[in-house]
Amino acid sequence: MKIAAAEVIVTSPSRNFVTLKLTTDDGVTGLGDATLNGRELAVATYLSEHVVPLLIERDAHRIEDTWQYLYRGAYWRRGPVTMAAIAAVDMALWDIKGKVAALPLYQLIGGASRAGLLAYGHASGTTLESLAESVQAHLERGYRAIRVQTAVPGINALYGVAAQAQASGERYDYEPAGRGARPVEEDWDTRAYLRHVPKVFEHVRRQFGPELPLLHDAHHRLRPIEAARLGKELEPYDLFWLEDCTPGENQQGLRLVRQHTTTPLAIGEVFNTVYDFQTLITEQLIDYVRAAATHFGGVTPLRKVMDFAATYQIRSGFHGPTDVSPVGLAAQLHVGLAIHNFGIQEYMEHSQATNSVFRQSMSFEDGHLHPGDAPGLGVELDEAAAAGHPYEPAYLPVSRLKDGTMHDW
Ligand code: GCO
Ligand code: MG
Repeated sequence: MKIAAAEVIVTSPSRNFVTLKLTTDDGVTGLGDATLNGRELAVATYLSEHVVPLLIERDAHRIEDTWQYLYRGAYWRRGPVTMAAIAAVDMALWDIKGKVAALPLYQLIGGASRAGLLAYGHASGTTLESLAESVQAHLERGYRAIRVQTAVPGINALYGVAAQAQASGERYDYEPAGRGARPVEEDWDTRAYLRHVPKVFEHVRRQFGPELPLLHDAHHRLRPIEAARLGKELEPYDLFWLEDCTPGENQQGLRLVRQHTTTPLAIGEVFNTVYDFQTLITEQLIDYVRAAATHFGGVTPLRKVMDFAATYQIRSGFHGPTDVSPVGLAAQLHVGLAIHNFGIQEYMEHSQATNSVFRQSMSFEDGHLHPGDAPGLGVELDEAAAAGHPYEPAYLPVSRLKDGTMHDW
């Protein structure tokens, strides 16, 4: 069974997505997600100019060999653009293999280890009251775990707080990236943030009780000693995790954080390969692997990093924002269902427009996700609908300190 055609499809139903579609010589198709938020066209071009020509005529069954060929065969390895492109190929080949076997992907990689995947949703608010309403709305939707983000007095505009979306009655900002040729600028004040966040969790715990798993994302904004302080001050509120407390590049910095706090740590949504996790896993500096199938080279390396993590009792917490397409989300749902060391799955629901372009077999019931039992990944792309949503430039915001200094993401 040979790969006969490969097509890169860029579509923008609520937000931009890059999808690779492979077709075999006997007409089986497979989909892969190559979406890299804010750099979508770089991956689309990498795929169409440098990968698609290498795929034609290859044996569609040789997933591992194709992965190694694209990874080891490029002199310059790694990086988000390269790894998102390889991810799309890997996912599409797994999708094809599942369809040929007439089995959902999770059956090919060991079968289900659980009935469904505990998912967390994103509650946020500009005030303690609107935050509580958002938490309550998520509970009513069935969520059994909730990420809590809030506005901070002294910071004018803060990423991850869905002010506009809530005002318009939507649950999420489907595109926090914001359309336009340039990123908008937000501000940041670490001291104001550190003063405010513990009070917010005190409030949420008092109102919603001790059971509900609560998570928080610091979006790489803190220095190690600041993260250590935040983790310590949040200990009374028993967080499920504190995410991206510091930028992941400074891995030694996590040793300092770990020395000071028992708040569980999750890192890795911007990581591309197992090497980015090597120190964090072997030194047990994190508790959850945040990789996304889409930015980590696909299903194949995601399973491998989770086996590596399992030997250190580290669990999964795969990245599931709306900029991971339904195809990428499906890939990680299958992996999450099959592996033993599943922890939690992020679930930021896609918009109706996205769901009308990508038809999915997955379900969300009683706070748990399941990839469904359609063969392969279980996602079909409606190409006519996709064509109705052309690409538009969109960028995540950047943040600056009060004196104008660019700050970390
Ligand atoms: C999360 C993330 C996202 C990212 C986004 C960037 O934990 O879900 O931090 O909101 O910021 O995926 O493209
Ligand atoms: Mg995050």
